[in-house]
Amino acid sequence: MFEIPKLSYEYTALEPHIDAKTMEIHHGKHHQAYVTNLNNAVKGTAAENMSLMEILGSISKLTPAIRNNGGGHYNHSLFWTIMGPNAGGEPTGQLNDAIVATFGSFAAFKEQFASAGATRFGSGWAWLIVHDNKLVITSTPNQDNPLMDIAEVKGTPILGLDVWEHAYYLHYQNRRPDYIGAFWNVVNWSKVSELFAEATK
Ligand code: MN3
Repeated sequence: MFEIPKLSYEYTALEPHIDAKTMEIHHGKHHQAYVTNLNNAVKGTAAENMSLMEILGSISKLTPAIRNNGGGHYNHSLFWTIMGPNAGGEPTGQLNDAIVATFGSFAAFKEQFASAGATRFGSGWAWLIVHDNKLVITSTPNQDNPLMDIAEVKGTPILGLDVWEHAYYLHYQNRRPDYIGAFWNVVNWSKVSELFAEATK
């Protein structure tokens, strides 16, 4: 049985950038629904005894319900950990070096990542991933992600941004770029650095 992870911070902790009501509904209702639906969807299928990573890696052979809800569970589980209170600022150390080497500067990276999120039509995610030890910015539709065998651009996510309307509509309405701008204030770069180190070792 898959379970929803507890947040390491309160629903109010990301205010004013991400409001408590959005966090409460997003984690407690949306993410919970992905977990419940995933548990129901794997029952009696080849995925029943697979880990979440195994499910994502063989998603082309599984049902649309497993794809949507398995992706939803993975994506949100990552999303909660790469945000936090007293966060934001800029990455340091090897991650910062890699960002500057790949994108030219932290500002140029932010611009490209924000553009990936802003231009994703409809619902989806913007990603910073590691592929063959290199950083790549990409985006996916719906609850797909770069770990899925059907992904156009594959790799290990180290930063993900949910650009579904449910992630921002209560506070930002149709202003997705404002939400993306505010997101930088809550990015937990020490967690992203940890994920970068794991993905490049
Ligand atoms: Mn969401």
